[in-house]
Amino acid sequence: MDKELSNLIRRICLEEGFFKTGFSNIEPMKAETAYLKSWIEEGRNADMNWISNSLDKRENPALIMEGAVCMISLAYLYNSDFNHDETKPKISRYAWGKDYHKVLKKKLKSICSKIEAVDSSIKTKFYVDDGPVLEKTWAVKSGIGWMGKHTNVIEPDYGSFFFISEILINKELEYDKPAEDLCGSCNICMNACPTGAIYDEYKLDSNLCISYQTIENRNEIPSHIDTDGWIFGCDICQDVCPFNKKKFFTSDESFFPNPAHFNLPADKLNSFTEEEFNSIFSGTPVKRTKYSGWKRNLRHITK
Ligand code: B12
Ligand code: SF4
Ligand code: SF4
Repeated sequence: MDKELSNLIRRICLEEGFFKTGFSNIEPMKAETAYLKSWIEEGRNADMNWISNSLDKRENPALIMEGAVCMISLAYLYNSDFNHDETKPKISRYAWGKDYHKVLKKKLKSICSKIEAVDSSIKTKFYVDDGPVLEKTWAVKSGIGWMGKHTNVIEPDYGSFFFISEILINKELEYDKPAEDLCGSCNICMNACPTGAIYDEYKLDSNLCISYQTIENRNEIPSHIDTDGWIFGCDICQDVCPFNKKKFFTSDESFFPNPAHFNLPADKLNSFTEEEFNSIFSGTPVKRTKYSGWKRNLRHITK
C-alpha cells in the first residue's frame, strides 16, 4: 500500500472539486454480477439491453485495463440551492446545467495526468457513467456511501445528489472500508415513489421508473404510468430522503439551472421549435431525449 501516493491522489481529487475519494482493491464482483444477471433476466432493465454488454468486465474490472489492481471511486456534488416549482413541468436536478460527462471527464483527465506524472510506471483509466463498471457497487466498496433503498448511493453528510466516477490504477493504495447502511427501518422513498418502481427494498424496476420512461425509453410512455409532472428524469425518491435535507450545495455553476428552460410553464416549453430545443439543450443531458422525446414527455404530463 502506498500511503504517500494515496494521500497525494486524495488531495489532487479534492482540488479538482470531488468532495470524496475512496479506494478499493479490484476483485471480481461475483455476487453483484449474479444479481445484475437475474435483474436483467426478470426484465427489470426494460429495453436497456446495453447493460448486458461486457458483463465479464463489469464483474472483473481487471479485464478493462491490464495491470489494474485498485479502483478509485470519486463523488462530485451537483446539488444546488434552487428548487423545482411544483406547478411547472420538472427536469431532474442532475440535468439542470451542463452535461456531467463532459464537465467531469475534463477534471478526470487532469487528475489522471497529474497522477501519471508522479511516476512513469503509473497507468490509469477513467470513466464517468460511460464504462462497463458497476459504479454504485464500487462506490460502496470504496466507502463513499451506502446503497439507499431507492438504489442510489448516499454519503452520510452530503446526501445522494452526486455523480460517481472512477479511476482504475495499477498501484496498490490504502483501501477504504465499505460505508455502513444507515437506512434502517426507514422506507420513505419507497412510499413516495408514485409508480411503485422501488418494488422491494434496494430493488428498482426500470419499466416503472419515471427516470427510465422520460430519458431512456424511445417509444411511447405507457398510459398507466403517471409521470407526475416530470419531463426529464425524476428526483422524488431522493428529494424525500432524510439524508438530502442537510443542504450541502455545489459551488460549480456548470450544474446550476439554465434560465432558458428552468421552471417555465408547459406552454412555453411546448412552444420550443426543434432548433430552439437543440440550441437551449446543446451540451446538456436533456439533449439525450431528442426533440421527439421532449415533445412526448410534455404531451404525457398533460394527458
Ligand atoms: C442503468 C442506470 C439507470 C437505470 C436503472 C437504475 C438503477 N437503479 O440501476 C435508470 C434509467 C432507471 C436510472 C435512473 C437514475 N439514475 Co442512473 N444509472 C444507470 C447506470 C448506467 C447503471 C446502473 C446499473 O448497473 N444498474 C443495474 C442494477 C441491477 O443495479 P442496482 O439495482 O443498483 O444493483 C447493484 C447493487 O446495488 C448490487 N445489489 C443490489 N441488490 C443486491 C442484492 C444482492 C443479493 C447482491 C449480492 C447485490 C445486490 O448489485 C447490483 C450490481 O452492481 C449507472 C452508471 C453505471 N455505469 O453504473 C447510472 C447511475 C446509477 N445513475 C445515476 C443517477 C443520478 C440516476 C438518477 C438519479 C437520474 C434522475 N434524476 O432521473 C435516476 C435514479 C433512479 C433510481 N431510483 O435509482 C447515478 C447515481 C449516483 C448515486 N449517487 O448513486 C449513476 C451512478 C451515474 C453516475 N455516474 O453518477 N439509471
Ligand atoms: S426516480 Fe422517481 S419513479 Fe424512479 S424510483 Fe425514484 S421516485 Fe420512483
Ligand atoms: S428515504 Fe429512507 S429508506 Fe430511502 S434511501 Fe433515504 S434513508 Fe434510505
